Amino acid sequence: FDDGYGWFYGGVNGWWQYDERTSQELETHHKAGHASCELLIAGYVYIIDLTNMVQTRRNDRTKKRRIKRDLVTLPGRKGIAGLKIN
Ligand code: V3L
Repeated sequence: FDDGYGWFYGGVNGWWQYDERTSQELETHHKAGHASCELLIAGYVYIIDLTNMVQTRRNDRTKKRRIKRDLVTLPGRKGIAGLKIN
């Protein structure tokens, strides 16, 4: 976003940035003060808990990932939605 911040989910040893569309949706829910939202990401519905800042696949709650809103310049950024950057 134009404030230099973006949305990230946790991976191994770093953070992946959410894809552009999902990032926009997260920003909208965040700005509206919503506690959580459900978003379709890569064919699966995820519950995004904006209070505890975790995401979980709705039909498989076993794997939780931490999420954060942080500067897009942060060190440890792995890429965007699974696409690696060097
Ligand atoms: N956006 C895109 N893909 C996602 C997302 C998301 N928000 N959440 C999960 N997946 P789970 P390393 C990730 C993918 O949590 O090496 C990365 O994008 C997730 O992809 O059980 O571990 C990488 O592509 C995983 O493939 O729902 O850091 C990949 O992991 C799958 O959904 C490896 O990253 C199941 O995750």
